Amino acid sequence: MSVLELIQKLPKTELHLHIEGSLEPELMMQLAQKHGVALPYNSVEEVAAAYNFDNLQSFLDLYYLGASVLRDEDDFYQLMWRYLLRCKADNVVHTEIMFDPQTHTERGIGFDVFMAGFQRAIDDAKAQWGQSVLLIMSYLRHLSEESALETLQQAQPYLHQIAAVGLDSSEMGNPPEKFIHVFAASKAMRLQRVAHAGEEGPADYIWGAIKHLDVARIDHGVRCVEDEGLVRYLTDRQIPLTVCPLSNIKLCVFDEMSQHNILQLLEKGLRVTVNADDPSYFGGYLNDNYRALHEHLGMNEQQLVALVKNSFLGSFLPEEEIQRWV
Ligand code: ES4
Ligand code: ZN
Repeated sequence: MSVLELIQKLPKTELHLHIEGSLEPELMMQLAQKHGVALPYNSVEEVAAAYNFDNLQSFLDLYYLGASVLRDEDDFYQLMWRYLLRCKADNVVHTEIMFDPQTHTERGIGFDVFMAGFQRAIDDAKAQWGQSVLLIMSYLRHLSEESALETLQQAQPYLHQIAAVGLDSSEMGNPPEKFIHVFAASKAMRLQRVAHAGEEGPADYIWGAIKHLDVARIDHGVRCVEDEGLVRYLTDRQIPLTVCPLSNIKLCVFDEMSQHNILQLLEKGLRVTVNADDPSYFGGYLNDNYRALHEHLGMNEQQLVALVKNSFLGSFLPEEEIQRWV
């Protein structure tokens, strides 16, 4: 079997996916019309043409703008349902999905609205093809820790639907230490922890996430190579890195895919995984990311299998379930 066939055929997990980043231009335009939301685009083609980014912030500006069309329960159902259909198509048997409550609560849309829509889609996918899903509630790091604490309060009635908390949005100038208290409070509520670190920010932010937020995984983390001691620490403890190749190219973390360091990280013995991040904005879902590694970095079958195994080993699935897959 060729590597490309194997990419499609292997059961996989996805560990780094922002549901708001899976909003395709078609649904965005449809919902804008439904709710009378004015967007600076006149067609699906114009939306797609606007997706040229210089850095993380230039993407985030359009990401928050796009999310403004999400208003009622059915919008959130449609968003989640369409992503879960992609999981089925890509043979992603388990997925750990991030959502940004503050992107919605700041617009007056409550947990009752988005959690209900998300859960109905997840229940449908579970019933129809046995899709496995965990949710990660992500705090926006450009906002205050107070706002994150308030979000954790608002999440109380929904904690049974939430497996972990995360930290995303503008990395530079918003180090992990800013969120010590809310991560400690989240841990006390038995929530697992992840954080974006070392995407645009320095290796020090990865240390910060480990030492101050007690995270089980690092989202991105590709800048860990700048600190040998950190690479040793991550390798010794097999702390997973959820790397997002197409995202890193779109946001200019690397100039081109042939320069991406993911296979070097893998060969160093780090527990690296492949993920789509914001597939609608970055040009591809999970299998597109694996295919790009094959095409531009020559990822071979052995490396593919190692990355896919890591995706299960790095997940929050119960240990016995992980062992059934690897
Ligand atoms: C994000 Cl790629 C990335 N980085 C940080 N925050 C995010 N939110 C959505 N995508
Ligand atoms: Zn991300």
